Amino acid sequence: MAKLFAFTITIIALFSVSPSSASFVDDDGGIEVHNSNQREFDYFVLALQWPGTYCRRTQKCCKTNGCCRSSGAPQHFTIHGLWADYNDGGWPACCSNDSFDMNEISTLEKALYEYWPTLSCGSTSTCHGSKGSFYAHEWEKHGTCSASVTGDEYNYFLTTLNIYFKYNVTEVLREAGYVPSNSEKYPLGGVITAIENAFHTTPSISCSKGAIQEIHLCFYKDFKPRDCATRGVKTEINLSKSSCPKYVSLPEYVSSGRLTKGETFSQLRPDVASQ
Ligand code: U2P
Repeated sequence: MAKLFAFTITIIALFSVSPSSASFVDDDGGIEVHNSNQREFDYFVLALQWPGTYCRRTQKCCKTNGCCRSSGAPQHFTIHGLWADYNDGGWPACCSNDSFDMNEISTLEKALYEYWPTLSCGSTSTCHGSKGSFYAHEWEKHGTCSASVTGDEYNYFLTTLNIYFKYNVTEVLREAGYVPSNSEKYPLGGVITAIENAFHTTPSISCSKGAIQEIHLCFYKDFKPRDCATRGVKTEINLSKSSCPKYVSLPEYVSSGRLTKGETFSQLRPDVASQ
């Protein structure tokens, strides 16, 4: 029924806009707006992913896939993206014609490798109809929409890394006793409370098969924390609607990989590495 509703809304949206704009409904019911003249966004979402959960689904390894590292595995939440959002539950996407250029963020490569790795092999769609790296996707889809605050491509990635370092969810959960484990289950309420106590804001959490998959932190446009619970249709925090059970796991990272020791990021650069 929900899918039929989403489909109906999509059709209405697609036919009620001018040729230069379109709206799409995502799996969670959020409305993604693409057009040449999108309105200014309201707030930021820092989306973090848990490699221990994502990497359980790995089916294919390649040099760029963070799930395949045999050494230097990500033992922390990694960045999915910094997203510009609207208070009504939707978000703008693909806000300019700017194309991603890996050279612009070459000085950030080490940090990106460690804290913002892609966790799959597939290339993702860019805003210009082609396929590109995870970084190309996040910059073109989201970074271009927050440019009024985060600036150009380099500053988008730098700002995101800085916010990520300042709000260290992995550390907060570790201090509260929520450490990666393949046997323990933790109360979802306790995980939320630990983050609330540390950052004075309520996160949004989503799960896959009972394991924490993503934690979202929300920020005003000056990067002061704000609750995610008030986000329009995004009510993952509402326990009755949450994709998480009352007790959740935080699985340990298990390398799916066949990569060897001594890899360097330059060997793994998304724009030069062969898949
Ligand atoms: O939730 C599924 C995908 O929808 C996009 N999303 C979700 C919430 C939000 O506030 N903003 C947003 O863009 C994400 O798409 P991606 O960046 O991965 O293409 C999210 O994964």
